[in-house]
Amino acid sequence: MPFIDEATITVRAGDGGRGCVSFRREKYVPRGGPDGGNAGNGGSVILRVSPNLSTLLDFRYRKIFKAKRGQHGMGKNMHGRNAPDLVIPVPPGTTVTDGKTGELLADLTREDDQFLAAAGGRGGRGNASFATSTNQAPDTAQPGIPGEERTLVLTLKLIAQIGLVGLPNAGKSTLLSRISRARPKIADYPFTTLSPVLGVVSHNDEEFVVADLPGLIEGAHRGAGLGHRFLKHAERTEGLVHVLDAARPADEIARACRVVRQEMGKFLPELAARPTLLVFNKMDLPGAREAAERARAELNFPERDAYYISAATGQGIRELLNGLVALRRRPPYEL
Ligand SMILES: Nc1nc2c(ncn2[C@@H]2O[C@H](COP(=O)(O)OP(=O)(O)OP(=O)(O)O)[C@@H](O)[C@H]2O)c(=O)[nH]1
Ligand SMILES: [Mg+2]
Repeated sequence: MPFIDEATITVRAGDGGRGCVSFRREKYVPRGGPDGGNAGNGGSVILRVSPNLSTLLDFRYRKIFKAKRGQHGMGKNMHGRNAPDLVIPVPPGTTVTDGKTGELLADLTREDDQFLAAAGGRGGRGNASFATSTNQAPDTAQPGIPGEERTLVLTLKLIAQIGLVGLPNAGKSTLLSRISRARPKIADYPFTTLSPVLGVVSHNDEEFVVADLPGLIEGAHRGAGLGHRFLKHAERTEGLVHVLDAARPADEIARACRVVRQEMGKFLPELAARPTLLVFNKMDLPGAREAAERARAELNFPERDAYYISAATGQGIRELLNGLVALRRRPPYEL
């Protein structure tokens, strides 16, 4: 299923119905009093969070959303019905900006958060409501007010407490499948993961969401800049896990770490302040331990935030989970 995290839509609320001009007609009363009823209000368009959604994919197929018009007023003082609101479900983490001005209108994160995207027009009053002592037979009624219309840009920033970052092939997806029930694709080539995957992790009575983000560095086969567009999904995290492939030589591991941090800094500088654990993966392979420790020393990264694991065998995972729970309580780094 493709992952879509941006969409432009047009929302159009329903117009108010027309008020009615009508006069009572009874036997023997040729022209009775006014009895034109009021009209119903047009339906509004509302965006509401639905926890079951995780992408904006639906908006690729449907971009225009119109609520219905209110019912016109009728004779015999019958009021028109209000049109129902049109509720559009969006995934948690959807921000709404005005398509024209770029103004941020809403950030919908929690279940049932909602945003009035376009207000329905009020229905017009019927002529019965205009009757006064001096004008007992008014022949005017109000037209309905038109419903609002606007263009909105929806942007999804996934909600995860922990983000997995690193070069392609480091083992991020293997790690996520080890600590959660998520089953991202795993393969022995770079850029296996093409869009973010979320997994729920439970540990020591705590539950949190971990996002497996696609490998950061561009491969020649992908358009420039594409890999970084997923970085925004790390924006709401409390902490990062930087996964390194410890099956590589020490100097390569250290370089990989610097490159990834640099890339993150370029595209989302505030990520530099996110508390981070360095995770040396593939400890089951020969030579990994020495390479990892040398790389850690070369990077001058604090030992207490370095973890040595094998996502493949499960070695070191329990300690890492303890580390993640603690990481979530830390304040951001001072920059
Ligand atoms: N020996 C060993 N191999 C591992 C370990 N973790 C992952 N691998 C292998 O490394 C390769 C890449 O793993 P992935 O989990 O797909 O890596 P990724 O970081 O998600 O890669 P991208 O999605 O391309 O960014 C796969 O062949 C995995 O089987 C490990 O702990 N030990
Ligand atoms: Mg992957």
